[in-house]
Amino acid sequence: MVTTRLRPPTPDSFTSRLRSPAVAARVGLWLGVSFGICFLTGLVSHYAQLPTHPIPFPTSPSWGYRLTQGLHVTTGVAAIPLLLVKLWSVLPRLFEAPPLGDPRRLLLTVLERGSIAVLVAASVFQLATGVLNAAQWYPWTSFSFRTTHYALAWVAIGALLVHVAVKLPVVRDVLAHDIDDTSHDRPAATVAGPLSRRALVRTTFAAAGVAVLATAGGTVPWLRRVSVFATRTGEGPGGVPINKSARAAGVEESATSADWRLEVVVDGAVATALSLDDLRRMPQHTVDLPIACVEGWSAQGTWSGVRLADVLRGAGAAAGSDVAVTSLQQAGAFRRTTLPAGFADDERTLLALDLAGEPLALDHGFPCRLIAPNRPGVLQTKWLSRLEVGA
Ligand SMILES: Nc1nc2c(c(=O)[nH]1)N[C@H]1C(S)=C(S)[C@@H](COP(=O)(O)O)O[C@H]1N2
Ligand SMILES: [Mo]
Repeated sequence: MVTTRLRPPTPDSFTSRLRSPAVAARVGLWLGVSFGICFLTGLVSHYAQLPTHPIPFPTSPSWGYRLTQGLHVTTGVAAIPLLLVKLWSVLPRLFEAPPLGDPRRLLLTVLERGSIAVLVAASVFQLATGVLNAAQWYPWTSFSFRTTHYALAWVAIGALLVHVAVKLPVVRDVLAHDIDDTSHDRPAATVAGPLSRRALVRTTFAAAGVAVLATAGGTVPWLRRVSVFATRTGEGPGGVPINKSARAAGVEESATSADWRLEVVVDGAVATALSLDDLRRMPQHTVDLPIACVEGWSAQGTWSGVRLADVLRGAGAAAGSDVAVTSLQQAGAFRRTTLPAGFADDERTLLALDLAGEPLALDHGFPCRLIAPNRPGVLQTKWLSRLEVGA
């Protein structure tokens, strides 16, 4: 009688020559580069969003954050096809039997595989949550995206460094040889694939390129037409997309009320309360500054309004202090932000009243919003109601 048993695969079940260290190292190299850039630009973004900065975050160049956050999202997107092909190419190793007879090798194997398990889990989590964030889908309520994404970035990069250190000898040797060299192949990898290794690697890089083009239009204007995945494009009043609408923020009434005033609180007491007409009577300035969203899209706007520094000096607040900026919005994480002194004193930092020569649209923050150079979009507070300086 013939019985068939379901057995887990062994490394020998995988016979394709495409699943090789030669492919894994080439794709892995660019995956490592993407992760490195993504990690560093992520640190910049995290630092930029801290309420206080031990080392002041620079206000120039005004497009700095636009560039670093564009790179962050772009390299993260490029990493997705690279990671998938990388995992596919090394899959047989998952089914290798542990060297049970040799305690020393067993320990090393457990450590090495443990670090890879951590690396894969953290990478998948980072890319998945990053994509969901860029798509503005926040299914989680129980944890903060930024805190978790930041913490796991260190886990991922740490595990990556261990992985690279362990694999460096093989990687160097494999990269020094032709891609079709078989000296590092598994013995069972004897079957030529449906395409050559070179073609697989090129297709993978092309897929990463397409993924980048499909999202980068959120940042690069001339790419917009090919960017089918870009979550935000050029639409929106004044050429700037709208992130949260006035309706969603629940400020339709308060923002359009004739009673609206911008309160300036200095050392705990209301120093002045300015109406929109008061603000319009002050000297007006115009700046070209981007809104650069953490989600990866960005757009340049021509903003006009009063200098924040003028308003603060007018209210008797000294230069060199951080400013707490509060929105009319009653709930939500972005209703209140801290503007570091360097930004508050920069002459490009405006309380914008106009965008592209027109009064601010309600959804862009009418009657008055903050716009500062080199600042994450999430901190460019809309529908301002109060500025506070000092105690
Ligand atoms: N009060 C308030 N201000 C806010 C937000 C918000 O939700 N509430 N969103 C921020 C985010 S995440 C971005 S990217 C910018 C977008 O500005 P826009 O909608 O005018 O493009 O506004 C910022 N200011
Ligand atoms: Mo944003």
